[in-house]
Amino acid sequence: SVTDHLTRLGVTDVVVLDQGPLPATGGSTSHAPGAMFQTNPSKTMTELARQSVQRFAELEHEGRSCFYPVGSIEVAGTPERWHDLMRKHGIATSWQLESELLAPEQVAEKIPLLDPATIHGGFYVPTDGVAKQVFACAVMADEARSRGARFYGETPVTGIDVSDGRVRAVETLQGRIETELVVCCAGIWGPLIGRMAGVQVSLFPVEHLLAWTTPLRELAGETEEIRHPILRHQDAAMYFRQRGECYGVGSYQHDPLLVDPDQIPKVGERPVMPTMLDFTPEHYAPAWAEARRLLPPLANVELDEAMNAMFSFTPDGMPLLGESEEVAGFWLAEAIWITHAAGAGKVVAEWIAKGAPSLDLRECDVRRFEAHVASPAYLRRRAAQQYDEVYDIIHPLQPMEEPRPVRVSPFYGRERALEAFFLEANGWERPHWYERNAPLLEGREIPERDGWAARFWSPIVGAEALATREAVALYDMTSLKHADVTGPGALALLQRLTTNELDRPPGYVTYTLMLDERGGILSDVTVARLDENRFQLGLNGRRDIAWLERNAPGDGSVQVRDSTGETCCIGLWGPNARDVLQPLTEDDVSHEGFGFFRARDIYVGQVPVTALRLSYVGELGWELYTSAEFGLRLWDLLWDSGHDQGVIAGGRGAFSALRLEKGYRSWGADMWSEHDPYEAGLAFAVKLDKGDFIGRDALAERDGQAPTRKLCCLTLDGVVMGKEPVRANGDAAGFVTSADYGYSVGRGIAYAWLPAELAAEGTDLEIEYFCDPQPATVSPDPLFDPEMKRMRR
Ligand code: THG
Repeated sequence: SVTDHLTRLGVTDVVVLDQGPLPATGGSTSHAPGAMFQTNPSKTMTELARQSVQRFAELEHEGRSCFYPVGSIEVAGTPERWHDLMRKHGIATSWQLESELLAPEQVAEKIPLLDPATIHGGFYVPTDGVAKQVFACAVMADEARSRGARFYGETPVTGIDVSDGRVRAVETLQGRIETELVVCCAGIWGPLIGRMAGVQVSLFPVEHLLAWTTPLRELAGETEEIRHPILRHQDAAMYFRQRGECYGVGSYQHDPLLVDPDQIPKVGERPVMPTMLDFTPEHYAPAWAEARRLLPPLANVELDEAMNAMFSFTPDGMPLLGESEEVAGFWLAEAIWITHAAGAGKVVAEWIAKGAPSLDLRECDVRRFEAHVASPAYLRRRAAQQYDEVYDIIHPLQPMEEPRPVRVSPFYGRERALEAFFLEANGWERPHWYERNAPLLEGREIPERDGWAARFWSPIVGAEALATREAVALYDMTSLKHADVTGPGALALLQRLTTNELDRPPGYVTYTLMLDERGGILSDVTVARLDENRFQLGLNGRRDIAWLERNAPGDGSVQVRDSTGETCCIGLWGPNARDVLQPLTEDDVSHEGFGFFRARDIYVGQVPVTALRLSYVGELGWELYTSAEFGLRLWDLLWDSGHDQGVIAGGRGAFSALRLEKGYRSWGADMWSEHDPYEAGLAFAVKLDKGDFIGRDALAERDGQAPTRKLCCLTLDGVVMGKEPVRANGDAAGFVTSADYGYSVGRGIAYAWLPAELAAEGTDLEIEYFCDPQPATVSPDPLFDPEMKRMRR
C-alpha cells in the first residue's frame, strides 16, 4: 500500500522486497480473516479504516471487488456491554461513521445463525465488511508496477547499510541496492529488520487462534463469498465471519502467547506459512463452546482448518508510523492490520513524498515513546496486556496495571503518605486526588456522579479544585515534558519553529505554537528565555523533542536536551501562593518584582529553583523546577510554609477541571495538526509579522478570513467524558474534545468542534451521552477569569 500511494504521488523509483512469494508472502496479511471494523476511539484510526475500505472497494480482482460491504455487528452479551455499545455508537457518530443500535431480533434477521436470546442487542455499521486482502495486494502491486515500481518476492533482506546516521543501501541475497530511503513494512519481522539498521521496532508477535468450520447445513449452496455481516462478541473476546458455506471463528479468549521475534519460523519451515503455528485446542475450547451458544448451528459442524496465527501487538495497541529517530531515511509502517492497511500506506507515502501526512498521526508516530518502552521487559508485558484487553471495555482514564510503578517523582513518598490515588501517564505515576483531602468536603457541595463519569473519580477532586481557587495547592508537575534548548543558534531555531515573538529579553516566558507547513498545530509550547542563549521549553511529549532535534541545524550551534527525568516540578498555585513562597526566598516575588509570564532562577530555602510565573489552572503562582535530588526538600519547605495558608496537595483531577474552566486548550485532546490556530481560538499566539516561521505562509492566506469551524465552550447540567457527538436539531454537527465539571462555575463543561454557524454564544445544542441527549449551550470562552487584580496582587 505504501508503494501504491508513493507511485501515485509520483515517487516511482520504488523497489519492494519480500522474503516470501508474492503476493501471498506468508506474513500476517496472508492468513488474516479480513474483517474490517472501522469504529475506533481514535479518530485517526477510524479515518485510516475508512480510507482502507474505500481503497479496497476500488480494487477489482478478476472482475470482483476486493471488499465485501456486508456490514458489521458487535453484540452485547452483558448489560455493561450494551451500555458501552451506546457509547460506541456515539463515537462512530462523532467521527461521521453511520451506525445503528439493533434489538436482538434485528441482529438475528441479519445473521440468522445467531440466537437472539443470548444477546442484549447489537451495534451495526453498514459500511464495514470484509477485505480480500491478498487479492488487493496483487492488484495494488500490478498498478504500482504499471507506474514504475518493481517487486521482488523470495528476496530476503540480509542487511541495511547505515553510515553517519543515514540509510545507504539494502543488502539482499540477490545483491545490493543503493538507496537513501527504506520503509520497513515487515510486520512481525519488523524488529529483526529494524535491528539490521540499529532501529528499535516496538512491537511483539503474538499468536492468535483462528479456526474455519466445515460447511453448515444452513448455508448449503451459498455461492457468495460472504453475505452475513461480520460479527464481534466482545464479552467473549471473539469474532466471526462467513466464508461461503463455512464460518471463521477467532478468539482472544486465552492467555497471551508471545513469540520472540528470533523464534519466528523461517520461510519453508512450516507447512503452510511461517506465521501459522500449530493449533492449540486447549486454548480454544472455551471459546468454541461459547461460539456454539451464540450461533447454535455451529454445534453441527466441526473445525476444519485451525491455526495459531501470528500478528503484531504494540505497547499501546497503535501502529508504528514514520521515520525512525535513530536512522535518517529508515521509515516504519509497522503494526498495521488489514483494517487500516490502505489508509496507513497512504499517509506514510504522503509523509515521505510531501513532507507531511494528510491525517494527524500523533497516536501512531514511532517517535511517541519514552525510553522505557523499548525495554524487552516492558514491551513483552504490554504486548501481552494489549492482547488480553483487545476487546475489553476500556475507560479513557483507565491506567495500565503492570508494570507499575515505572517512573516516580521525588514527591512520591509524600504523595503516598497523603494517600494519593495514582493513575499512570507515559510511565509516570500521577496523583489524581488525595484521600487525605477528604475533610475538604466538609461544607462544600460537590455534585455526585454515576456510571462512566464516576469511574476514576472522587468528590474529593472537586474539593481540591475549590481549595485551589480559595487558598493554595501543590501540584506535582514533574511529568510535564520539558527541554532545554541552548546555544548560539537556539533563538533562530525557535523563531523558525514557532508562531509567537520569542526575541524578548531574558526573563520572559512566551506561549507559542509549533505548526506544520499547512498551518496545523503540532504542539503548544511555553518558552522561557532564561539567558541570551538558554531556553526552557514546556512541551506536550516526546514528539516535540524529536521535531526540535530534526529541525536543528547540523552545525552544533543548538543543543536540545530532554531534561524531564532529571528534574522535578511543583506547581504552587492559588491566591495564597505568594504568601507561601515569599517567606522562603530573598528574591522579590511581588507582582512588581516577579510579573506574570516571567522566569527567573531563585533560591527557595537552600534549593536552587527555576521559577516560571504561570499556571495552567488560571491562578496566581509559579511552576518551580529543580533537579531531582532537591525535590523532596522543596516539597517540604513549601508544605511547611503553606501550613498557615491552608496549603493542600492537588491532584490531576482538580488540575484538569481547573484548566477547562480557564479555557486552556490541551494539545492532543482539544486540537491537533488537523486544526489551525484561528479555529482553535489561539490567534493571540500568532505574530505573522515577526518574520518567517514554519506554517506562516499557510496562515497568512487564511488571516482575516472567518474560520469555517471553531473550538467552542459548551456548558451543560451533567458531566460528559469526551468524544461524544454534538447534535443540532437532531443532526450530528460536531464532537466533544475534553469535558469535565467546572466546580467554581457550577456547570458541566465540554469543549467541542462545531461548524462556525453553530459557534455563536447562546446556541442551544445537544450532547449525546450514551444515547441520552443532554441539552448544552455555547457559552463564553473562558468561563472562568479570576479577576486580574487577584492575579496581580
Ligand atoms: N506549563 C509549561 N509548559 C506547558 C504547559 C504548562 N507547555 C504545554 C502546555 N502546558 C501549554 N499550554 C498552556 C496553555 C496556556 C497557558 C500556559 C500553557 C497560559 N496562558 C496564558 C493565557 O492564555 O492567559 C498566558 C498567555 C500569554 O500571555 O501569552 O498560562 O502547563 N511550562
